[in-house]
Amino acid sequence: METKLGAVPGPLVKLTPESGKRADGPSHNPKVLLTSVCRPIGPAHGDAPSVGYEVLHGQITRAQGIFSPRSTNFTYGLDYIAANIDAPAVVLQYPSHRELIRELKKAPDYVGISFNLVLFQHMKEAVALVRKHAPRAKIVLGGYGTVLDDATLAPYSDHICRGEGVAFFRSLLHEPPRPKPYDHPLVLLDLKVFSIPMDRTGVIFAGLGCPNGCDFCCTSHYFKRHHIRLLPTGDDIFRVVERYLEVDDRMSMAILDEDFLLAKDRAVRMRELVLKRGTPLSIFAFASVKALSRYTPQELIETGIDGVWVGFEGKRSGYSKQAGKPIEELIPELRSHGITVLSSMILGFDYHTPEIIREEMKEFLSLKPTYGQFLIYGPTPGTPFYDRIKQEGRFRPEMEADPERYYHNCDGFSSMVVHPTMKGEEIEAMQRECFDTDFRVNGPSILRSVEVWFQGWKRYHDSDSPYLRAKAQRWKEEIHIAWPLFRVAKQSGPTPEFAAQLEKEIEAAIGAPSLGPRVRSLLAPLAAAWTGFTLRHDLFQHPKLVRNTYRTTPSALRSGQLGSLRVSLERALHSTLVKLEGVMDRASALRLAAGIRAHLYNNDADVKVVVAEGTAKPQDLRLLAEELASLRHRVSITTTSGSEADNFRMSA
Ligand code: B12
Ligand code: SF4
Repeated sequence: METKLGAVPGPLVKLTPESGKRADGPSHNPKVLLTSVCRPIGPAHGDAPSVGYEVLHGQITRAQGIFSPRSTNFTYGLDYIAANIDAPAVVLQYPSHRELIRELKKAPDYVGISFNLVLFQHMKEAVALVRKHAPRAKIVLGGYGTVLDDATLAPYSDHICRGEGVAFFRSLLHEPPRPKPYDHPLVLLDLKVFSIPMDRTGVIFAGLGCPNGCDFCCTSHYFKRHHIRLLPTGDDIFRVVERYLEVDDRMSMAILDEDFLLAKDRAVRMRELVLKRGTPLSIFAFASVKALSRYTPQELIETGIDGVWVGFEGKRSGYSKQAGKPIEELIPELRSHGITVLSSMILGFDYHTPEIIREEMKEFLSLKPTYGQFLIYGPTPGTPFYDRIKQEGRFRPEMEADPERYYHNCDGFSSMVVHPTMKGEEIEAMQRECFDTDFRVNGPSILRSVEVWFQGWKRYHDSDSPYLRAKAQRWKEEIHIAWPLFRVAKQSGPTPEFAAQLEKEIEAAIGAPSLGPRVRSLLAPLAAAWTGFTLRHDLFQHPKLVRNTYRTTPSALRSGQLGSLRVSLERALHSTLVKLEGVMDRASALRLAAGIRAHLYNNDADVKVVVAEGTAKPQDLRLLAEELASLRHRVSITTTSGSEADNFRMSA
């Protein structure tokens, strides 16, 4: 097989030896386009069986039919980069070919494409469109598909980013390094059950990579077992939490950081801040047995965390991250405190036989994880497992012979390794059996969630702690919102007795919901039938284009002249410093205010305006302040003079 990690991972940017400057420097005002691969993707469009736009429906609740919660996930890294470069940028999430071409015709200087291995073919298609419709653009590849070596990727790229993308892109554009924490774009995901919007989740990008180094793990080895803190402290994370709460104080949140609780200082500080604020939170985080064992479940709830993803893997897998509380105690304990658990099991370890897999699955299901995932042990370039399989000559010959077929199948649902005792098809069949059994035995995951929330309510509704009582009240309200589920689960779910019993118990303990959810219960079977129809006929299963723009408007906040007012921007650790010199008048005050509003739109940044002595009259400063009044908690204006406008502050 040709696929291997490049000997020299890193950018392909060329440096001229004499000057240290880039030989292929950009135009002075570069325009950046960042895009995911084009839709449509999915098995009906030639992709591997689980490939799609959704982690739940594609990979976790895939066997749960109408009960599968639906939420589109995006290529978040693109918006994250766009929010943190200085150049104007457009981000396209899942464009059609036509939508991508339309954007390419605007002649961007750089086109960044993010892709995973399974999307290799789609990356090639996108690159072909760029070459045809924006031939002068430099193509930058990023994302985890770049585990492939330079020789494989060179025909499709001018630059390759194999690591943290903000620092990479800024350096490519000759922009000065930006200190962390970076600005945090606000990314909201809608979640639907039976086609009805139920919840909104704000995504928090707290870190990249993981030091645990499990032998199969792409992300851990991609970042060479380092953990990069995108949000270095608990205060930084909480600041993003508060920005989401400003949008909606009941919003759920998900922290993207591989083993979030491992960095204890951040979690401990977050707990202090969560308790101090007192708003009951609902945060989902990735974790390991090792990290979870260092906290009591109550501490997790007090940190705002009421959902975790933790690997069950295999009973004899022996990963160091499994050291700590036995998982057969940990999962039920977490559930008994109201913490939902998404757990994943691996199939295809060398010691596995069908009997052993069934035994492990039985034990796994008896722990009643709220969500269960079953993936086939698969080798990704750059991981020790990949190296071992290469060394032992155990790639399935048809994959070895055809690298693109191998990439296409890197989805955790295809067996790619010659197993000591099991055939590939046998492992794949066992995987289907696991998903089906999980649904049949434990019922719909959304019903399991309600059961866990009820456990949380029972434990904490009369707690001495005001925070925990408030959290119990939130669980109660969420259970009531989910009430229509019972009717459908009793009528057409795999575990009608469980649904009926749970409904009865909950009604006895916390009472039935108000009129709204009861009316919705009557309509729920209809909504569920419609959902079934759309699934069967593959209707409305693809997202529409999401197009986000950054600093593309004329009012974007930039260094330069606004009439006689000189504006210079400097980024400090937590905010943007806007220094003003020269002469401010009414027109420049209005344009500056528009720029600041655009700068603060849809992110968590804040702005400090410093006005040099003699630059502005009090009435112009007042106008600026009035224009920014709705953002007063994120903007401050101070003057450097000792005169009449001294220390003028927004909040004053
Ligand atoms: C969100 C997510 C998804 C979403 C969105 C996918 C997407 N299109 O991006 C959904 C649910 C759709 C998804 C699906 C799949 N995923 Co997925 N997913 C993730 C997850 C959990 C988070 C990625 C993320 O957004 N992180 C937050 C951002 C800020 O970080 P980031 O992506 O790393 O981006 C930074 C750098 O990598 C870099 N960067 C990224 N892109 C680019 C682009 C450019 C131009 C540049 C310069 C830099 C750059 O800069 C960013 C900022 O520093 C990762 C695991 C992980 N924890 O990272 C797996 C992961 C990316 N997925 C993976 C896989 C295998 C899949 C599936 C094949 C699973 C399946 N069974 O079907 C499918 C493929 C379908 C698809 N559409 O991609 C693998 C990829 C392995 C590989 N080598 O290709 C990962 C690494 C999980 C794993 N540990 O194996 N996934
Ligand atoms: S704990 Fe999870 S993220 Fe960390 S190396 Fe293991 S599998 Fe990867």
